[in-house]
Amino acid sequence: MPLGLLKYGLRKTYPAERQIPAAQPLRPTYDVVIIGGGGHALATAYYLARDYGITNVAVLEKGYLAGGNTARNTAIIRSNYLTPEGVKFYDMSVKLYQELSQDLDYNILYSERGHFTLAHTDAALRTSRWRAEVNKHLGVNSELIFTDDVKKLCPALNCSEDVRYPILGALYHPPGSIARHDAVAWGYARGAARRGVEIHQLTEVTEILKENGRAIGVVTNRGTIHCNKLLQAVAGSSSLVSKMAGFRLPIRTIPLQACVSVPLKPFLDQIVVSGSLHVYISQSSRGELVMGGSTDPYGVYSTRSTLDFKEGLLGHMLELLPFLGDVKLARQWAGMADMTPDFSPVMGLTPLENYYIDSGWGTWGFKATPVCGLTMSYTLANNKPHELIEPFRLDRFVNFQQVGEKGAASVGH
Ligand code: PYC
Repeated sequence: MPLGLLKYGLRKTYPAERQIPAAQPLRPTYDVVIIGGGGHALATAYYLARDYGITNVAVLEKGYLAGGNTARNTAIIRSNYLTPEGVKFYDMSVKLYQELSQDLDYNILYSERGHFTLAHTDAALRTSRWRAEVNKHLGVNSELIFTDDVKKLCPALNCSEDVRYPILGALYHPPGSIARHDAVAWGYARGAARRGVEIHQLTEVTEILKENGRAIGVVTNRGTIHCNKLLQAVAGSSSLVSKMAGFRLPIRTIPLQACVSVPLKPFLDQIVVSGSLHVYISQSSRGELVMGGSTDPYGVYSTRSTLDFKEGLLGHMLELLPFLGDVKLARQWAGMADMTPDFSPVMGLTPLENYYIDSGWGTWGFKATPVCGLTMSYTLANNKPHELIEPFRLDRFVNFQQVGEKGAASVGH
């Protein structure tokens, strides 16, 4: 029996170390207030403290820590994007993820699997080749492979020609990985809290205070706080919060559903995505199949699950893995996806002075968690965008400088 368990069993008091200190009253002022308590917010707080010594920081979460989209994704990590801007940005995230367990001294269960984006049409093969070439040019390991290699590398897949959408090839991205999403958030939370950052759950921002075009604080359900700098990192509610700050975002918010099966004996080492069939699938370290599809076809703020989604997704899944017919689903959920017109995020400075934004995370936010923390902390500390997020500034929609990432953002939207 592990020593820790024995210690718990024999002690009268609860000896486990708290991950973050117990809730305190809010203080009247902070250097930085971060609205949102998900992965991006916590990562930003961590790097602000670690890299810039900025620790007089309050993270305000209206619900519980990392209970929004951080808890509602399928935990895929990859950098096989289409645009040079996207590839460089996500490549930095993969590199940070690879070292994150050591960096945070917290096991995030990072597991490199290899990521296969299946191509079922000539057009998909062409896009895969394009992505592979952009990736290789920027030092990212991706390759266009054909059916025989897909069969060898991913033997569980039905590669027969006798199906509706035969597999013609795939964009193969060996660094593609998965990780434990709540461990990522808790690791960052603990690292930030140990350096002095305050994390306040059940603390909802109801108003953003402004003076002469500058953000100066927030009103919350627990009182008013003043601060020098404010960051909003509230995936799924970005437009609602930016409206309080007084500006609009080019964002449409739609649900993205996902589900897991009961645990199965390990048979799928890889992460498989099919744009034509609208599915992605991986097998977690617990043996569950983690599965998702495209976003719901309407804008609505709701995280309910639907039968329609399940039927569509599983029907398509059986075309790739027909032997799964008798497998039961264990859970289903939805997250809220803030979709931008070009499928790239909106990050950096805003029209309101001292007010910064990390938004537009659509269906690709989890994989960006470390790089968002790194680049947003730089941006706040220096009051200028980090070079990696310069292309994602809000005014690109005014200047027609969009970063068109639709072909690589995820499955079809
Ligand atoms: O971008 O890899 C992705 C993804 C998977 C599920 C949703 N987005």
